[in-house]
Amino acid sequence: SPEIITFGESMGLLTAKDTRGLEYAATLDKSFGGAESNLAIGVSRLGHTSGWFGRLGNDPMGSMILKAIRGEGVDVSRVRLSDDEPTGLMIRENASGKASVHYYRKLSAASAITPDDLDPDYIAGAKILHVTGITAAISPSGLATVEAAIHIAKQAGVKVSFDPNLRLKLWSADEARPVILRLAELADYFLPGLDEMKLLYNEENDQKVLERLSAMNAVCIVKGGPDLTYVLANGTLTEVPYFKADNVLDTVGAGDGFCAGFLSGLLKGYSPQEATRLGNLTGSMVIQAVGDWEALPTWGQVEAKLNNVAHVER
Ligand code: KDG
Repeated sequence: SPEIITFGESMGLLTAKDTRGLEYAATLDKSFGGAESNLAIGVSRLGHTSGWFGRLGNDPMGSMILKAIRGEGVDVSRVRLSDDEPTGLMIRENASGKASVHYYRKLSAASAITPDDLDPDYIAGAKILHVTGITAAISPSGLATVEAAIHIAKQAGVKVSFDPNLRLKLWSADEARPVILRLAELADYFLPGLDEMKLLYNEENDQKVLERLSAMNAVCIVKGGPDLTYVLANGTLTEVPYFKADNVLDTVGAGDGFCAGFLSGLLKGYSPQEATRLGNLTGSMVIQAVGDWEALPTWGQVEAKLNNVAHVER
């Protein structure tokens, strides 16, 4: 099995760049996204083995997504193609500078995932299982699949990493709260954003949020502090500063980029604090280009950045 296994929904991504918004845009850019496949691509680029699965429609978008993820060196051997449901879509627009996403994923192939899609031996052979709250939100069977996968991992001694990835267009904070807090208690590594926890705890005060998180069993890595990431591990709170991003073009995917660096750091034997530093770097690189995963760095690019190797144009 790959070292890191994850699963969830990957969708065709259509983007209206026109500042008049989707309604008046004449052309759309085409790519794809999905928090879990972004993570798997990031881990693979950093030189570790990763596997991603989920259901895709047996359609052109599904084919494009499958080939691209496979092309990134991610194991896609457990992906299922569905003749009955289509690949989901998300359409992004930036009307008058205001970014919005419109999801077309309600009856998508991915949302029909069930615990039967899990290969227990495949999961049991991994080092880390990474799941997100998006899969828990897309359908009741998606949530059941997340729970079943965590159960398999825990039985086999595989570490569980959980990113809530709260998407309020999929469920409300009230709906998400009990589910996410329950799953977080099962995780070894809980990787929320500070803003997400404020909503889920209904608590505005940063310190109180951190205090509540420190009562959890999991090592908690809280993204999105004031230019830093908080690490709550073994009863201590550490603040790990961000790397400076000179040219922020698109912040979508920063969290997945962080998780890719963090989990790869753990595989390298780093402490949670050292792994967070790597996550901060990989997250900062993703946001300096357009796209959810395209700018995820290779290990060579990470080393060049850490060693200040100058870019040679030609
Ligand atoms: O984390 C980035 C994701 O938001 C994106 O790639 C798509 O999974 C996605 C979602 O549900 O928005």
